[in-house]
Amino acid sequence: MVGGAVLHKGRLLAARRSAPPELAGRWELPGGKLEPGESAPQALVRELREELGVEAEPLERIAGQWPLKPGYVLQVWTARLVAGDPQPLQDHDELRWLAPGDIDDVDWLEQDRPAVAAAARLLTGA
Ligand code: 9L3
Ligand code: MG
Repeated sequence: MVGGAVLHKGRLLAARRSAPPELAGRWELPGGKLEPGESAPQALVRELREELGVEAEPLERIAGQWPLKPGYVLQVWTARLVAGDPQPLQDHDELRWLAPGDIDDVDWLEQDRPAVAAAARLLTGA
């Protein structure tokens, strides 16, 4: 699984899941599963296009990987917007741009928290 820490104008993009019911209302870094033959950055570009309607460029991997359900781990790349304004087209019902000081304002999925913290540190230069 690949997630994107989309950074723009000093803020991090957070996406609120609308499904499945047990995850609805929790916030995540948008992304999804790799399809056969895709690299993680390729999958991230496709997922951000499908879910948010934007063109994005993966920049660098955030160190670490976090277990999801059996057989899956979450890897995260920072990314920048190349074109488009993100919209919750699929799987999400709200988006927010969070400044570093507002990162804890939303209820992140547990698995995303370390990468979110790392992305916030990148934004502050810490
Ligand atoms: N997941 C966790 N954090 C993320 C992403 C993109 C996904 N940043 C978890 C939530 C679901 C599973 O992975 O349990 C599948 O996600 P998706 O394929 O429905 O996006
Ligand atoms: Mg997804």
